[in-house]
Amino acid sequence: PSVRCLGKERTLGMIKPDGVSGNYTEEIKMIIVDSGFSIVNERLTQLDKETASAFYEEHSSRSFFPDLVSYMTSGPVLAMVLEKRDAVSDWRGLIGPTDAQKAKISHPHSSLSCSYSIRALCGKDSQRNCVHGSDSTSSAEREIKFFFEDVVSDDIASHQHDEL
Ligand code: RTP
Ligand code: MG
Repeated sequence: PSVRCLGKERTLGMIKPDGVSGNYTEEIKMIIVDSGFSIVNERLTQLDKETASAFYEEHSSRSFFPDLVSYMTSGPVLAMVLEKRDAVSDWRGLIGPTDAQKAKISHPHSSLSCSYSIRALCGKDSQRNCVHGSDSTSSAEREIKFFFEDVVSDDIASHQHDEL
């Protein structure tokens, strides 16, 4: 085995607005922990148009981009730093394919040998797919910084605090 595999790795997982508003947060967190990940940091936040566009910048020329930004700003998201060995690829396997309809039919083989995926559980279609996962170690590094080092927007909790 390569040396890289001996150490733990971190990835950015996110429960998207449909997952949070559909009350899937606790169930998803149970699946995460049962699958051997540690949730080392988490942040509930409301993305605005600018931050959602920046997060998905790689898709800015795609026809689905405006819809994606509307979707991602439609309610709070829960960003999480997930840690385990091979966290990036294992989390991608656990969330399943982009199209939640395919996730429901195909039962993708992940490296965790799950017979289900989170998108099969709570996703709806190719856009409203409930969760996000970094697609590479370099994306993971960028995305963890995005939510946990850059101040992308105020946390929900601080908004509520401000309004008291
Ligand atoms: P994610 O980045 O959110 O983890 O999803 P992914 O890698 O599986 O898929 P990606 O190609 O990166 O697309 C990002 C998100 O854009 C929305 N999308 N809509 N209407 C469409 O055809 C379409 N295609 C993609 C989805 O919300 C997807 O997760
Ligand atoms: Mg992606």
